[in-house]
Amino acid sequence: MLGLAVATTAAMQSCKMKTAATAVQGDAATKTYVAPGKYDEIYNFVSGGFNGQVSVYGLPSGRLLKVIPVFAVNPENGYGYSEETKAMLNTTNGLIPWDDQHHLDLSQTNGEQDGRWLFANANNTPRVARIDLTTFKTMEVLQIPNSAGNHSSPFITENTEYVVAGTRFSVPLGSEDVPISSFKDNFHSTASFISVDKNTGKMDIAFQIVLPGMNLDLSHAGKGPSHDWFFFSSYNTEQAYTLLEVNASQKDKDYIVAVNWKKAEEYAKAGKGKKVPASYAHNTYDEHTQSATSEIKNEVLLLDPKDCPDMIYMIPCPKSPHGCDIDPSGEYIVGSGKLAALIPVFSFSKMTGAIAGKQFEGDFKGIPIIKYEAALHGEVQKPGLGPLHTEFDGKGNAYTSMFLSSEVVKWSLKDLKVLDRVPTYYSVGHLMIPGGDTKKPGGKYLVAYNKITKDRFLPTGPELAQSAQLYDISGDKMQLLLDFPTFGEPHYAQACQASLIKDKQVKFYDINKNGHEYVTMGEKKANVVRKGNRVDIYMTAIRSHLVPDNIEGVFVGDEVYFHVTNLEQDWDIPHGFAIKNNPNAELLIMPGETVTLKFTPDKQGIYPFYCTDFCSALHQEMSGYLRVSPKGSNVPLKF
Ligand code: K7E
Ligand code: RUQ
Ligand code: CUA
Repeated sequence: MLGLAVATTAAMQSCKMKTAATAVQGDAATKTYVAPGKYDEIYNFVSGGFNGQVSVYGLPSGRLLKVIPVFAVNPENGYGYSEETKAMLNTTNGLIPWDDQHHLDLSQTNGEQDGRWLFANANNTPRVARIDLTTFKTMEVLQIPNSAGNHSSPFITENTEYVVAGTRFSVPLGSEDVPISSFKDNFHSTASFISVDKNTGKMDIAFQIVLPGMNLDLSHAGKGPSHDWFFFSSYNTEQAYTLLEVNASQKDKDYIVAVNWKKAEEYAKAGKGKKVPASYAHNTYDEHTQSATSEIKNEVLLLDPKDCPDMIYMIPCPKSPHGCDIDPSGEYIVGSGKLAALIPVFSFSKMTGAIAGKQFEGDFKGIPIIKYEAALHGEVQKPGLGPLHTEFDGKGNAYTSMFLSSEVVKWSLKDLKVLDRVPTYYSVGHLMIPGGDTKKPGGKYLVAYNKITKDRFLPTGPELAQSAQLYDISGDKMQLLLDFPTFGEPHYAQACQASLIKDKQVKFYDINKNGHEYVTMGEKKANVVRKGNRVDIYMTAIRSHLVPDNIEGVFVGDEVYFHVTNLEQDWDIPHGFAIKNNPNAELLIMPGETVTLKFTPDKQGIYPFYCTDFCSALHQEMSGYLRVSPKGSNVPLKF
């Protein structure tokens, strides 16, 4: 371990030395220049890590286009604060307004991106979200029971039949109160197969496969010939539960877990599973009512490999594998042992041959272990240090990120020869080629998402933005084109051609189709209704006034709901809404939309409210007053 730390420092220093020497070649500027008023070629969706959100960049410019709130509240547009969106963050442990978002996957049809949905995982409180790419809105958040550290997620099968979620932390199923030292007996990892409705995208947990206690790390689906299979990397098959840094790195090899999900599906249908109590929240946003609801479900179907023969096999993989990536043909499985000095590449056809010929070397808790050599296509020798993740260009090449030696290494799938290497600044985690995990990669650009920024940008105190770096990979040699700062801590990212998405964007909502319970269809319908201590304000917003704009007869302790309908019917004319001293942030209301801000005044007084989004020359005039009187006073309701 000490040696590892030393190696990290050494690698960092050698990178630093290369900084000055790595001149960005002359045409890099023209290759990334997107003239004012011109669009980027590519949408790049980048995970936010510990900020819980997804950000969207244009490539090749590296311009930030949007932050999509997913697993964390976002005061910028009221996500998680408005009454309509609070339910999106609901869990069986109440509202959890934060998460750790690592991986993204774009929906696919026949192994190609179809531009419909983007899936995102949450590690901390296991959840998977679905974002609609016509509105860039989070439409659904599904909690995963019997899971902890939902890291091996949300990777999809070739036709988006399933979104898969594997656990990083093994836990006792049902969260029983057991001694930690009973890990080997009581702790399990699980792989959840979440079905996705072809038409609506709606998710639900179809079944969970129960695996021995260990850590599932990453995964990818097979494609083409390996369509029926899903491959997970695992570490800590030592089954350690303390001092993992040492105890989980003892064995020379951990495993790639190969799951035949088609078989699993058949077993589930044939009743081989067991329904067990497990509660989880399923949050969905309804476009018609413009509101989210949270449903708590109480049961999942568990599949035990013991009852399901020929469903799971283990392939030994050196040194605590991290990335688990499948090439565009579906034949090669790349496992990246993060402490290994080589990259093993497995062959799907050799794997199935080994299974047929029973070339096993024992079992891991009853699951057959295929002989390493029997499944191995070959090893990439001396690729660099600390291989993490691999993407493909569709021209027979693979690109692996090297965390310790801080570089991207290009190698050939056919003969496993290293072809090129370029430094990253510094310590690259994931890398991404548009479509690089699909059947049809883009092959023109590669982006490295680096963990350490150090001296790349103007310093901003101790906390620095992470850096992304764009490379041109269209030629034999990779060429560094651009650095750009990112948001949160990016891990995996996805990207697709802009043409797949840009022309199907919703520009505004048709007010006549607004099915919100508290919509106000025109200023004449504006109203204030009291029921007990609940006050519903039916308010409209249009340039440049709010109706009603003077409200009296509200008392301390009342629950006041401002239901604000934006009456505009034009692209990019939102109105905002905020009221003084309200911990519920503000709203951002798109044209044709109704959004609700709750306010519970605890002191008497005059509370100004106003539009927060500069919408016209008279935006500053778009305001009003709420009068809050002492409880029990007889000020009549007036508006
Ligand atoms: Cu390598 Cu969480 Cu995908 Cu980050 S993980 S780098
Ligand atoms: S107002 S344009 Cu506050 Cu000067 Cu913004
Ligand atoms: Cu409406 Cu500013």
